Amino acid sequence: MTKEYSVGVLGATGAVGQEMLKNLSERGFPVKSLRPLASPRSAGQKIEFDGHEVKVEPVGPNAFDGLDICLFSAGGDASQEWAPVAAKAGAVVVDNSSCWRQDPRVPLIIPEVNPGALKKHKGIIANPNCSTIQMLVALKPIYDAVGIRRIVVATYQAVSGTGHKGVEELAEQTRRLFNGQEAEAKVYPHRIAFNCLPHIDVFLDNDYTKEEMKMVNETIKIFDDQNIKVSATCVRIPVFSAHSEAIWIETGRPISPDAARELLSRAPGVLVIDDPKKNAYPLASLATGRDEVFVGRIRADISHENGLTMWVVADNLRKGAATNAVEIAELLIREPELVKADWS
Ligand code: 25A
Ligand code: L14
Repeated sequence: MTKEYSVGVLGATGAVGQEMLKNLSERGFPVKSLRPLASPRSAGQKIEFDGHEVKVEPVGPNAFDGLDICLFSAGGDASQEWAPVAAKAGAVVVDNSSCWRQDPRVPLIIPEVNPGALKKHKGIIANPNCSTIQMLVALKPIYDAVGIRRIVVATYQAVSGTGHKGVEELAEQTRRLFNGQEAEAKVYPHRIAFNCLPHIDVFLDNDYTKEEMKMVNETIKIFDDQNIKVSATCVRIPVFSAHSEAIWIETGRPISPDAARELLSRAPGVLVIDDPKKNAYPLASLATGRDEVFVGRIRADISHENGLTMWVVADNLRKGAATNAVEIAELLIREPELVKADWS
């Protein structure tokens, strides 16, 4: 009989938490018992797991007792406070917030890219940023084959990255504008309906946003490459789900678009859709609800001899968040001695 695990989800009522529950169930993760956790505000609410109703429990000092694994997606403040509590209680934390990603004690894992880094974990494992995950899943085969010196990327990010409140803001503003009413901006600094905002997360001293610098610093950590150069512009667009990215890379040695397409068509977690004559290329509408990273528009960059450019799309709540977290948990249980936390 396969071993089963007691699994917690902190932030279970949130946009990502809901996808985590769906993923655990769809993928047949061996769950002995499931404990949904959230802020006291959501405690008592009933959520569905595997056809059963389960009551949401409030997070607190004893909320993690008896858990083997706990997936977190309740924002950075909750992760800062509760991840060490959970890990000290013996639960391995897979954390979806940005707060632990650059901690040297914490591995930052994409299963298709750097599964080996998981072995050194001490009880907290970080799930990368959604935009970084889809970019590196698509670039890993090329990185391994010919090296990558520099990445330039522009993102087109869905409002579901801001959780339910982002989705409601876009829907509400769209409804109001169609009815000739004013659309007030509450969640974002400007109206998101029929607009594009070059602003995700806070601005930093170097005039990049924190989201853009996550793509830089997480790429360095995940590829374990201090020399790789990354420059990103992250843009919020009025799409409900799935992030799209235009990516330009400068490779170490030249690679033809055909060779890149061939590598990517065999790469784990990647689906190539690249037949421009038939209008076939990745779309947010197509990627929604799917777990693959979709890649297309692969072509030689006419501005550089070692340049390649492509268009990469993935569901930000699934491969960008929940699916990647559940895949990390699957890697853990493949080596049961890794399902232990010794955080101090
Ligand atoms: O935003 P989500 O994905 O919908 O997930 C929110 C979930 O986390 C729970 C929250 O409980 C919900 O289940 N949660 C949040 N804070 C918690 C805490 N301190 C907590 N659980 C325990 N302890 P909820 O259902 O009660 O909350 C509903 C909404 O209210 C907001 N909220 C809750 N507590 C709050 C609070 N806001 C301010 N202060 C508090 N103390 C909560 O928004 C939720 O929308 P939030 O800002 O706290 O969390 C959103 C975070 O999720 C990140 N996120 C979204 N998508 C992704 C993602 N992270 C990584 N990858 C993604 N793809 C957002 O970046 C944001 O940080
Ligand atoms: O660091 O689209 O995981 O707002 C999650 C939400 C990144 C931004 C993270 C979004 C954030 C993302």
